[in-house]
Amino acid sequence: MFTNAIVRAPSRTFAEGLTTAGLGRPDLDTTFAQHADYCAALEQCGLRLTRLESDDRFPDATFVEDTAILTDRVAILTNPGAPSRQGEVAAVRDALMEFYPSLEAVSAPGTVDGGDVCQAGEHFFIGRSHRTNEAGALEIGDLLTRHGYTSTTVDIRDIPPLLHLKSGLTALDGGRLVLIEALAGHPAFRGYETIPVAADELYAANCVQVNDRVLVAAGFPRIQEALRDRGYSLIVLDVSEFRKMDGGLSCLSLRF
Ligand code: CIR
Repeated sequence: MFTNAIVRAPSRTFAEGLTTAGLGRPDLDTTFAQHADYCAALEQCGLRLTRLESDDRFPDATFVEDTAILTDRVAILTNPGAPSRQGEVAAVRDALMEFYPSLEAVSAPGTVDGGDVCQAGEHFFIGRSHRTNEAGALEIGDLLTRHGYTSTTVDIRDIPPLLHLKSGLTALDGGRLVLIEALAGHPAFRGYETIPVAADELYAANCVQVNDRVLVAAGFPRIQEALRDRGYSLIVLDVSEFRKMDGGLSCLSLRF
């Protein structure tokens, strides 16, 4: 069960962040409204929110998930792979010090984005991406091993639409994985029950289980139906403006 989440309001410079989506410029008022709805959904799931101030120097800082990996046993600050995002970690570190007695950290030359690290029970899938480099993936794997977890690395560099591993993968309760087809044949996922994502609903592969609810992006009816059929209770959220900046539902919070 999660009891807390860290979120960070989008800054006025949000539209200057990194993106490859080609979906146009986000509208700031809509962005703020969608973020408020997202925060309300987390509270509806029973989480107490720690809200970090926005900072105009960091347009991508609302995507807090990339700055840390939080588990029951350890909190790890990342070193984000995009240089423009590395300064985001400081505020998250300060917030986490209230909750964790000690913090681990990925150190250069290792780079890791939290969006590449997916927890499925006691096991972690670590994406080797254009953001998470070899040294970073190894460092995360070692830290997790030291705390009693197992991990496997999944190279996603040849799967062009994926910025992060969790752009194409979500782990749900009971060892179920929501998975895009391009990842489905990877040996790391053998033995798991998977919920496939249709080719025209790829963006919806990034959903988030928060206690007994699953947050899902609006506009993707087939994955919603597949999840409802399996008994999940959904909260559907419009995150169109975050999608324009390559972000999804999971990126907008750190849950613990
Ligand atoms: C970036 O390119 O870093 C941001 N514009 C989007 C980050 C999305 N984060 C995530 O998927 N975990």
